Amino acid sequence: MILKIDADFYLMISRLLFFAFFVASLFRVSAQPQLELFSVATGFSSPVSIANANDGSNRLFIVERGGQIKIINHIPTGTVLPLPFLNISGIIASGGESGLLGLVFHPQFPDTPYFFVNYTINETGQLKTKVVRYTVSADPNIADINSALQILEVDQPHDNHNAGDIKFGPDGYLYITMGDGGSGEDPDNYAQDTASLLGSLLRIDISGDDFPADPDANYMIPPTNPFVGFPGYREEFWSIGLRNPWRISFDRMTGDLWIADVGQVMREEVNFQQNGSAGGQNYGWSCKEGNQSPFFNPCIPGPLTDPIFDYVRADGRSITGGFVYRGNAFSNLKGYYVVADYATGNFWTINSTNFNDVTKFPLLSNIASFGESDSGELYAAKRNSGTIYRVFDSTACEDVVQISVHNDSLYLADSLINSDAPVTIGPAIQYFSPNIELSSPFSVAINANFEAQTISCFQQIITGQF
Ligand SMILES: [Ca+2]
Ligand SMILES: [Ca+2]
Repeated sequence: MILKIDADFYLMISRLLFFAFFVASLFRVSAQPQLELFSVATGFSSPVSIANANDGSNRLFIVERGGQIKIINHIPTGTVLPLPFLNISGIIASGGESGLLGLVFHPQFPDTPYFFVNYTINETGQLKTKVVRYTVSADPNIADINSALQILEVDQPHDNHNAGDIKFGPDGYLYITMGDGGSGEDPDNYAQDTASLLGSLLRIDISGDDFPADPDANYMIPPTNPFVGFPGYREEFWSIGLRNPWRISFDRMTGDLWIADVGQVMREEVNFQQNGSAGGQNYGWSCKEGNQSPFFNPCIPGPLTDPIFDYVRADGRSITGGFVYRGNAFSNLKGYYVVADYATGNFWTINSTNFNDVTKFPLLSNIASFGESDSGELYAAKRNSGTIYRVFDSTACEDVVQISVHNDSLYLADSLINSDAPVTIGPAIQYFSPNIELSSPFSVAINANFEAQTISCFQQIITGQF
């Protein structure tokens, strides 16, 4: 009798457990991503940008502030090529917020073998931002150092707020972020000065030259730019009223534009612009900071566009814009914009179709940039340690319910909480999650009793083999 009750009880518990896991699996389908990081490669000097060539090679190009671009040639092993792709450290001015700051490849690369860089330089005592085109040499891993063609230059009145991002939009035009010229509180109100290129987002056409008499300006103004023909306005403007739009990105699926603008004393902000926008937005600096009105300076008349997300000083002091994740590895992360604060190490996910769906993850500080691989996987550069991390969603592998660390190994537990000897599946890595803080390399191990598909899933995630 007792045995029978025990058997019934066992059956009931089993059914309850089965039901619980069934319900849990239903919730898992629409689970929120759980943002984490692990190291891919290290040894870089002040990495401030990450780019891909979109040529199927899946190389990551790491921009060092001091003037070199290096190539991670094989992401799964973190192999960095010994020779830099480009070295212009003898030309540029670097340090603080100055240096080699931006890199983008031509949309038709490698058929059109151009790439573009954004850097600061001192010429006859004047600090300038320059956008320069280079050509790749016969060796796809080496740029032709003698191929430089200047696209444009802008004088910088102070050495900070150089922004410096460059990206091609889905329209094929080149977008260039310009800071407000620096110092603090935009003392000369450049961001609202329609005769100055500072404090704005520029849009130019690099397929020709509207300025044949000017060797320093080699680009065209798209006829559909919002201020073409407006007296007193620079026609290069796409939008204005920005303070230090350090990093922008276009959603590779929708073409929507995300602009992260670094704040002064009150707010860090994310601005959103839907693909197909006519441009011309005034993002409000410096009569507004985030959704606040500090009244540092008056804004020009007309409507202002507020950010879709901003955060206060307690959460961060310098925003590093990211990307909307469109890779294949992490289904729960798809469609989320990932952004971080350089000072506090907070990361956020923002649902690109519901801006109220925002989650904060305290992870890792000194993230200077994000970047996408050819395949849309997301990477982050930690400037002070010179390390590149893969952004990772730990909900990706079915049946992983717990992550823990013992004796410098990372353990992943499944729903049966097996505890056999771990299986090491990857090289020593650094791993960061909101619940686990480690700062030194350690090895990754998973339980030997995992189903083969779960082990395979984590092996792919850890080694980046997609
Ligand atoms: Ca010219
Ligand atoms: Ca703003």
